[in-house]
Amino acid sequence: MTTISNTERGAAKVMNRTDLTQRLVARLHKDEAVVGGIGHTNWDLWASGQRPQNFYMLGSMGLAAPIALGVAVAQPDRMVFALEGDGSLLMQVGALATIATVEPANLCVIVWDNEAFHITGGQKSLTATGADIVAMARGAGLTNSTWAADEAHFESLVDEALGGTTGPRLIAARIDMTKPAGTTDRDPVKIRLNFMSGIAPPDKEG
Ligand SMILES: Cc1ncc(C[n+]2csc(CCOP(=O)(O)OP(=O)(O)O)c2C)c(N)n1
Repeated sequence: MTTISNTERGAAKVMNRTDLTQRLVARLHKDEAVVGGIGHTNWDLWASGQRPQNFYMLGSMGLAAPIALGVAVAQPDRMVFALEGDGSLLMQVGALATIATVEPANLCVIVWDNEAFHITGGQKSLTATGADIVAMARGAGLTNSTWAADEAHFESLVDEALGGTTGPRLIAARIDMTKPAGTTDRDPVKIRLNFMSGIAPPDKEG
């Protein structure tokens, strides 16, 4: 597996999740699946334009990466992105080692690190006191893990991921505490049905 160059966490620019989510969505070709983690992460995914290939996780922290792993294994020809907040990722951190073991080439985990549980009041998360998500991911076996240095670097990392050949990979971005651009409609049945139809194999469509 290729190891991509890394930016130290301290040197990474603090960016904005709404902006980065829009940059990601703008670069998608069409059929990529995107699984948005609980809260602000999927609110910004929703606000960036709803796609049937988007899944919006409601209620549980840390499930975006495990759900995305399942989709990536089931559909190896589809690129799959998981978007997760730092607090949520750390709630289910063992998923990183599972992903490294299963090694799906078509999976990219993107982590938004604001050093807080923003949506529940801004309590400090463990990244505020030194946990480095990229170092942890690398330690779990995800050698293709890096901090995004700035917006242009983030876009180039997404483009590399869209190549789909050297995954799994993890991109971590430091973000500020700006509120998201919208709110996801809280309708889990609709979200599930839309996603199922959005990623249905061609012979099961219609
Ligand atoms: C298992 C679990 N524990 C606690 C909560 C309550 N909760 C919901 S979102 C959240 C914080 C999420 O933090 P993070 O993933 O860093 O995202 P941010 O709000 O900072 O964007 C918490 C504590 C929950 N929904 N599920």
